[in-house]
Amino acid sequence: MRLRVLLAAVLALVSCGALTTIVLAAKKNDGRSVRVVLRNADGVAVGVVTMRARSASAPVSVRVNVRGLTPSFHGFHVHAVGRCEAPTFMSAGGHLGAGATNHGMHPGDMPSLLVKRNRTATLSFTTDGFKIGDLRDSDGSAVMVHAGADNFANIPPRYAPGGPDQATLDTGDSGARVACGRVAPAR
Ligand SMILES: [Cu+2]
Ligand SMILES: [Zn+2]
Repeated sequence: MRLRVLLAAVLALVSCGALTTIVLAAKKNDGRSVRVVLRNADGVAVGVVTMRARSASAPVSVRVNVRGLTPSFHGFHVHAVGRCEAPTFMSAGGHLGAGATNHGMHPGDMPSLLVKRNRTATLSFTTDGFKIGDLRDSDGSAVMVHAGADNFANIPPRYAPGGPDQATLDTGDSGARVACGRVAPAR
């Protein structure tokens, strides 16, 4: 309510470009959207991910545009820590929310990217695995693209009678981390 009054006051005062800029900047940090630039191990931008929600508790709509990746499926997840240290990006930790469940049901697990022969991919989906606020927690988070396809820990028993091993259950075996995009903590 106080925010609404404040907003009304600010809007009432908006009569010059500078104030408009301040209001737009505030809107960007409203807790309902994030924009993430994916960079490869050389630091080259290879894509953009936007995530939006209608409210702080609503499911998140994700839109991805990438280019310059190898044609094939690529594992695509939110990782727990907002640190993208090239070239391995291991600094970003494991999958967001991993621990309570196996890979495939981690909150940060997302549909795979399908990169076409022209080395671009687009992907659009919604998830209720996480909220925008989860991405912007105290250590942030990172959106990660892997080198290979994700098996979502879906290994038929004829291959693994005792079930898949821990690495598969934790990661889905999509291999090296090839592009990373940092989500900063909320301020
Ligand atoms: Cu990953
Ligand atoms: Zn996972």
